[in-house]
Amino acid sequence: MFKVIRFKCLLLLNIICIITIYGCSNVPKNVSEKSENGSFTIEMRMEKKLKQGPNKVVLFLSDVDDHAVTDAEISIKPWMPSMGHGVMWIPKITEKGNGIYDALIMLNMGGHWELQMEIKKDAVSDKLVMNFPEVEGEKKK
Ligand SMILES: [Cu+2]
Repeated sequence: MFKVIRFKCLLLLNIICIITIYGCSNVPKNVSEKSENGSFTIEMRMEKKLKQGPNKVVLFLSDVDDHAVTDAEISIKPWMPSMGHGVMWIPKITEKGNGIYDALIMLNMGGHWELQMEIKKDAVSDKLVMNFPEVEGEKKK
């Protein structure tokens, strides 16, 4: 009887451990960054962590008053600082309205990536950099 209870406790502990570890490593955090001159904030929401290959993310663009910014031009340049290279594909940005912009970003390897963004709305332009130190590379078969 005791043995059974102990086994169940261990099993439960194991499950909790697995959920915790799995949860921490796989659920991406939303990244929010203010532009250099403070004109804009971009919040990037990801369903999955950035990885090698195509990444679909959603950007929320807001101004200093926290209002959604529409009709802006956003450009994203992925950059790998440790190796001094970017990517061949220009990230595709699609405006969805209400300050929401979809972005498709291709990364050609795992490692530390920067996303260098430029935002332009009418006469105001500003830029920011988001850092992703642990982009997962494709597993070798
Ligand atoms: Cu590289």
